[in-house]
Amino acid sequence: MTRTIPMLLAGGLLLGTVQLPANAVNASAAETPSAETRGLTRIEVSDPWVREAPPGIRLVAAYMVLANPSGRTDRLVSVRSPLAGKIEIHRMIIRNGMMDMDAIPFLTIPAKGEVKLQPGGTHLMIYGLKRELRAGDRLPLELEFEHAGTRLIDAPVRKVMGKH
Ligand SMILES: [Cu+2]
Repeated sequence: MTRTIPMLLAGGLLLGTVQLPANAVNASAAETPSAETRGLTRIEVSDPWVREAPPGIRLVAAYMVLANPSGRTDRLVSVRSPLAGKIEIHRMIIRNGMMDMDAIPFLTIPAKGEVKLQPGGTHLMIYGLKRELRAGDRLPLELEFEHAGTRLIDAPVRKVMGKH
């Protein structure tokens, strides 16, 4: 799996022609009960999406639901994209009475639990987009978990009205 990632990222993904088999990865993991006995976890990624940025802005937030059906806590430790300079995990905090964002080094996904990354809460902050993303585009993301390993997803860009 790890061997194929650089090839995928260097190849069709940049052109947006490869659909990542996110569901296929889930399905094969589900059919391999020995994964859990080896002490590995399985993280299910659902509803990933990226908020469309205003024209000229190369900074976007991404959201998704990370579910951990296994009996062992896991952590999202890093996120990369061939289309981004840097990706941080951000949580919302109150600083001097104002809502602000704070980068955290990892995100814990509890055993038998799930974490929702959503507007107004924890999110992925994507810096230095190499091209503008419009609604309908897709952003490939490589999620690295401490135990579950690396997952490739393909997050659609959505336009969201209001809130600002
Ligand atoms: Cu942020």
